[in-house]
Amino acid sequence: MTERTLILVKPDGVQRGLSGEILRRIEAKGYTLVAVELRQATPELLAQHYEEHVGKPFYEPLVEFMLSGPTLAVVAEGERVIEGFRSLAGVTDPTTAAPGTIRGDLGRQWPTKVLQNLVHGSDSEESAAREIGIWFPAL
Ligand code: DAT
Ligand code: MG
Repeated sequence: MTERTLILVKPDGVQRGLSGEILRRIEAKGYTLVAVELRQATPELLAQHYEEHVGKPFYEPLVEFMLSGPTLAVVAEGERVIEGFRSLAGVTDPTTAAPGTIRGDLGRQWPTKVLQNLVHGSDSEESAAREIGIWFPAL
């Protein structure tokens, strides 16, 4: 089934100049870019986006990190793209993410309280619809 997912190149990825490399991998996999926009997140937008993590020990450092610079917000489309992009991204912890994945090839642990792992990808159809609505209300 053709789906859409919300992908973010987080501030570490944008700051390190990896936006193009990450978009390249999404396109090389065969997914279509529907929207791409460089945005500065706000605490209000992040509270909505990371609703499920509010109150967790890493929430405050996560927000601080996500406010540290611009984020590239992307909507991508394709057959099973939600699962497919999660597979391209690799597991949450960049130290153990498999080589070949975005996090595994390009990410590493930094001496911070939050995992700086380059990308976000929606984890279900419900999350994708909710997150696309937060970042791209016009879509
Ligand atoms: P994912 O981004 O793989 O979907 P998640 O939704 O569980 O992971 O967490 C959101 C982000 O929060 C994640 O990308 C990095 C950070 N994070 C998650 N668990 C963490 C932890 N135990 N310590 C530090 N940061 C964490
Ligand atoms: Mg998540």
